Amino acid sequence: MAIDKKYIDPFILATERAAYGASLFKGKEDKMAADQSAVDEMRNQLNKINMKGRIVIGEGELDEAPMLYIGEKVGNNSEEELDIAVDPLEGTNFTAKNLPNALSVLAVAKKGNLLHAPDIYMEKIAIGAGFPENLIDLDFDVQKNIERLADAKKITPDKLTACVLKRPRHDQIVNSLNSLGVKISFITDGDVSGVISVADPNSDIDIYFGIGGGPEGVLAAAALSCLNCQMQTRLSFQNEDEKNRSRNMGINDLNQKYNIDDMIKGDVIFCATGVTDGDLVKGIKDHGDSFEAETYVLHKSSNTNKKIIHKIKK
Ligand code: VTB
Repeated sequence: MAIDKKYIDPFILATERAAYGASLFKGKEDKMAADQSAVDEMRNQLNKINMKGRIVIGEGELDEAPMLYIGEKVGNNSEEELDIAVDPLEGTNFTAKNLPNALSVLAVAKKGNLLHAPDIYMEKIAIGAGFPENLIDLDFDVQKNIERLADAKKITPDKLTACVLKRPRHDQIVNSLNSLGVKISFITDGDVSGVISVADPNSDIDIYFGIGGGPEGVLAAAALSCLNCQMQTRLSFQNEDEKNRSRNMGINDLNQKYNIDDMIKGDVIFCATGVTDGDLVKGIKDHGDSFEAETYVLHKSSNTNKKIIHKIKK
């Protein structure tokens, strides 16, 4: 069952407003205030939408976050039952330091159709569209994944570019890529747009590797599911408490590998609005009594795939 197209615009407004809220704190070295402002703006807009909405990925598990926490009901309690994954400010560091690539992101599916990923680490691997199914796999080593991708593209590994989040936990991946001669495009944060870059015809990224946030993994999977790309993930537990929390959230097989269809079932809407200028979209421009926002919008069932700029009254 498709999500009615009438829902696209109000959800775009939710990331536009959140991005505007965060943009007020650009370069102010206050991550918390930027995040809170994005959350307040997004929540306000979500509650105006005609839906029985439920946050399934949000700012915190259960009651630990004041707003947009997992399980929070949003919308005006009419019409469709929708599940929503939100990251009102993806890139709090970027915003605080006024660096590129801060986004406000959400994904929407029918009730029950999004993986309820706990806020723990997740292994991720992703490639673009048009490849044989199951070309990449988290159980293959870096070399095997790279060689299979290079073969499918009929090029040598040294012509490939991989995107990797710069963290010591990725040293082994980086060493393997170096020894294969693969070019690396490092990001310092923001793996939602990092993963999505495999689908961007204007970027030279061929593959994404590494461990980042679980919620961010599901959001990126929502975008890639509209773009026929491939992605595989697996939760990466640091301790027993994380395992228990995951079981409590309904995850029975802790070692499960998730392909896109295991994370995102059926129809989905994805919106990402720029806070600061970035690879995917431009940031908020303040015009005094209005602001301009650019949003990347995807809707699977209507094949919507566009970047739109809106001028919005404050
Ligand atoms: C990850 C990544 C995010 O923060 O959650 C990262 O998925 C935090 O990683 O996109 P560390 O714990 O290693 O700092 C982001 O980069 C930004 O929220």
